[in-house]
Amino acid sequence: VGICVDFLNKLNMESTIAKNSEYHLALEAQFGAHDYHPLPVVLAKGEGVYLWDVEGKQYFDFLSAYSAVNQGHCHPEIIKTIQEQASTLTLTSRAFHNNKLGEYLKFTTQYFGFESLLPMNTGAEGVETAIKITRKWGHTVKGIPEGQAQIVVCDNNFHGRTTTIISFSSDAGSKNHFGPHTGGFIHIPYNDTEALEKVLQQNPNIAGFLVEPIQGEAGVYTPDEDFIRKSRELCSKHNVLLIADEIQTGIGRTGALLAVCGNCSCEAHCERQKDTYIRPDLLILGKALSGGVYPVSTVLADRQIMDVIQPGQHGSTFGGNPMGVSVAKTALQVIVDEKLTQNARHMGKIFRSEMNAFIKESKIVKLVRGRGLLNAILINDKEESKTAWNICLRLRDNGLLAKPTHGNIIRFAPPLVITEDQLHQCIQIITSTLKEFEL
Ligand code: IF1
Repeated sequence: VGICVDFLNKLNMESTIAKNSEYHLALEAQFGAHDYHPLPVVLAKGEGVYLWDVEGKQYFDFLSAYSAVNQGHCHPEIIKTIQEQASTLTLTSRAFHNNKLGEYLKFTTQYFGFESLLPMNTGAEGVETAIKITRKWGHTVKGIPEGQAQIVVCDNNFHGRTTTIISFSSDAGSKNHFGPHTGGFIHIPYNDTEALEKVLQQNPNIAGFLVEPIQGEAGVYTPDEDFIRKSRELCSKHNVLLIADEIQTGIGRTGALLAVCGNCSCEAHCERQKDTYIRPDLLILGKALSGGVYPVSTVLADRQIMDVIQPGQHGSTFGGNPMGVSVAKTALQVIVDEKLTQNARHMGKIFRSEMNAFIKESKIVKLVRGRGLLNAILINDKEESKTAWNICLRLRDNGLLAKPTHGNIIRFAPPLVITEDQLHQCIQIITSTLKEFEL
């Protein structure tokens, strides 16, 4: 009884403790796995491009949860959808049908121009699903000897954190000590179609080429204009599946519906025929597919590829659940209704133009690169220096949240709903903060 009374007193005391940032940071430090090193800020509310911490300080969000919140925090239409569905039917499992999946399948396949779709939850699950489909297609359709299918991947890739995916990571921290690693992956340098052609010519057992159209985590590496087009041609020539991981670059982020659309300015719906734009054989989406409200990922493909998966051969408890697919359908509709792809294109041009003007006079920033509202700046300091981190701490103090990717690269990716006035306020915060670090 004494222990319970003591516990209840502590609990009661807790209710009187000021639950400020330090309180939350201490709980995470004491009870949480230390698998992240977050920027020291504790957020409590989000709306549009804005976040507020537990002390009520307002920030511009310039990370968008790694491009999962393209539609802005707590978008009212998406929230309305999840509230309605959450009080109606949340999960049936795929043991039974539900009244939301079919409409999502029809809407989303037509939205992106594919014949079929397999619904999953996290991005990594989407990538794993694409790997399984590609391998099975390689063995049962292309005729690769059983168990010998290979998939080409790029150096400095990021496709998620599961054990197969980190097996082909180039990042030691993501890969080391998590072995034995999954085999069947061949590395080439990113943006190197000559290297791709060479491995395709030398190896008949290649089933697929998995690629980010822009490498996000590596530091927003935008490849040559014709990298994806040439990759498409080489994959078609060698009967290899082109697998586009657009989990971070997709859904308007780069100023086009998909990064593989390049500089197309078509509306969010893909208006062009299948045989014109650079169309991957498998398209993997996640993150902003649900507007950051619920984990939803998806693999799109045409029938002759998707149908290598037969009943009982793949799936997940939550994949295709009524809540996730309802949210995703609304999140995609918001991209079209609010012309967020076009806004990302316009605002991205302003951002890079203003940053380039600043860089002309700056010694602390070497360059800005990106497409649409997926951009990054390269800080003029050693990669192992803390400068980029310290700049992000000062940006936080000045009301803007961003985080370095690797070492001396800071990614800037606000929600696509940002207005021109808000963008100019953010550019002012960024440039005035950078001036504090001028060499
Ligand atoms: C973390 C990085 C970004 C992704 C691409 C698949 C996934 C991701 C292109 C997996 C996820 C997230 C994961 C998150 C931080 C973030 C990230 F820094 F890790 F690399 F965005 F660049 N393909 N990226 O970007 O999707 O399973 O996470 O839903 O793990 O720290 P997920």
